[in-house]
This record gives sequence, structure tokens and C-alpha cells, in this order.
Amino acid sequence: MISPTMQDALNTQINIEQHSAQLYLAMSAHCAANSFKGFAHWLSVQASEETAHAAKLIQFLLDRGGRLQLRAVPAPAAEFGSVIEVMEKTLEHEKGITGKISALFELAREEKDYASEITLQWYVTEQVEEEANVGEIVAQLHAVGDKGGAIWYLDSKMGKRGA
Ligand code: OFO
Repeated sequence: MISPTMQDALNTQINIEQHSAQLYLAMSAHCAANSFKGFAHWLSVQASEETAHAAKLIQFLLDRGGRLQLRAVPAPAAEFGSVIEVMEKTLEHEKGITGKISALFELAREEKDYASEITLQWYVTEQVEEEANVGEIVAQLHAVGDKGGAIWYLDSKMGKRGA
């Protein structure tokens, strides 16, 4: 049985993952509205990943006999600026999520909740990958700038992201 403290912390993280999904959907729509179909696709796949992250935590919570407490998901902004700004905001967001996952992992250790610790290891690794991927995209965007032909080449590359 999961402790009330861990249950509450996991419910909070589920809400954070759902908020990430909403944020990336809004960013995707923003890119689509500005004709960056490739970035829109990449962000839409990212939104689906965030929904899957929430689902995985929900299943874990239920498997441990915990209670799911879904909370209101804060509405994201609708405007995010240039594509470079969108991806910079994505990187900042992911860095924030890494901090949340680390705090959750630390809590699992304090609580001697080994099952949560093992499950959260997957999220720790995932954050390393997410920050690396987004960091690379931001670096490429800085290299090409957000005007000229290279940005459209990058956009078509972003459109090839698999699910
Ligand atoms: Fe759930 O990994 Fe991004 O936020």
C-alpha cells in the first residue's frame, strides 16, 4: 500500500504531466497557425508522450492500491512567439520537469518506497533524453536563425518524428 504522502506527490506529478501535454498541444497549434507544420507535428507527438507519462503513473498508483485524484489542469498560453522561442520555452519547461522528477525520486527514497523509486528511475532517464533532444533542436535553431531556407529544412526534419 502506498503512503498518503507518496500518493499525494504522485497525483501532483500526474497533473504536471497532463499540464505538459496541454502546453505542447497549445504550442503545436501555435506552430501550425504560423505554417511550421513540422514543428507542429513534433510538438503534437510530444503532447502524446506526456499523456503516456501521466497514464503510466496512473497505472502505477492504481497497482499500488492508491487513489487517483485528478485535478484541474491549468490552461496554457495561446501565443508563444517565434519557433526559436517555442523551443526555448520547451527546453525550460523540461528542465523544470526534471527538477520535479528529482524531488519525487528523493521523496521515494525518504519514504523508503522502493517500488516508487524503481518506477521513477524510468522518468529520470526519460528526462535526460528529453533535455538532450530539445537542447539539440534549440542549438540547431540558433545555428540557422528563424529566417531563410534552413528553417524550412529544419521544419521538414521535425515533421518526420515518429510516434
Ligand atoms: Fe513528461 O517528460 Fe516532458 O515534460
